[in-house]
Amino acid sequence: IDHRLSQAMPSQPFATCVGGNQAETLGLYPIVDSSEWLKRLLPLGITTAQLRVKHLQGQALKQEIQTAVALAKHYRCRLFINDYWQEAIAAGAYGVHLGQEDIASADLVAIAQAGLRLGVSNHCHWEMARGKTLRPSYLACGPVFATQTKAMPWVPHGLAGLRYWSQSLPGQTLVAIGGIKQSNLSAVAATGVSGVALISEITAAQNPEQATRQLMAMMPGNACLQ
Ligand code: 3NM
Repeated sequence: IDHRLSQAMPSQPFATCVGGNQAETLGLYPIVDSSEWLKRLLPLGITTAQLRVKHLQGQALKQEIQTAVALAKHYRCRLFINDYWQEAIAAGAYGVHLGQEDIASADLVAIAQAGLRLGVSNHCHWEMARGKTLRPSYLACGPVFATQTKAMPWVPHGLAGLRYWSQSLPGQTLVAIGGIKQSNLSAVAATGVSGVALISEITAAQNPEQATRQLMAMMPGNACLQ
């Protein structure tokens, strides 16, 4: 582990993900880029979501994060804010999601002290080993399948790779991500992961609400409210 990182690590593990129907079952985990999307999806009973904003900065970004956090509290959804950990702390978000490239510049101690959960992206053995030392609330494993949504140098792990992570990291809360669709969701969920994160299968669907309901019905532990 990077020396600078080990100095900057909280002494306690990050808090576990609780709430919703069952502790640690994150369920269907949509990742969206606006609070408008959360307004559409959270009333359906989504218990975990991520706000991944790429198009705002300054006051508009802060406002968007505050709006999203308020919506998530209203609907009792665990909302992770991608990357913007300072704004997430200020808004009282449930958690922060960091990519490997964001870890070194984030103040993990401040995030933990503020009581926020931490999710970390991982793509290979090295990242998984480093991610695990941070004792985050969950470890994301991706990409499971090829995805057009984010350009990445990684070869997809496939179901066999995901099963491998799931079996080699018992007791860890894992989130699958990358290329997950209605057609492969059941097989992904059957690998034992706690959450299944997806973007385009919902946001590019002709009817996103209907697609979300169908996806939720395929995930054990996810009760659709409408
Ligand atoms: N992170 P879709 S894959 C944002 O592997 C992101 O870390 C990934 O989008 C990772 O569900 C990914 O449309 C994109 O494939 C997921």
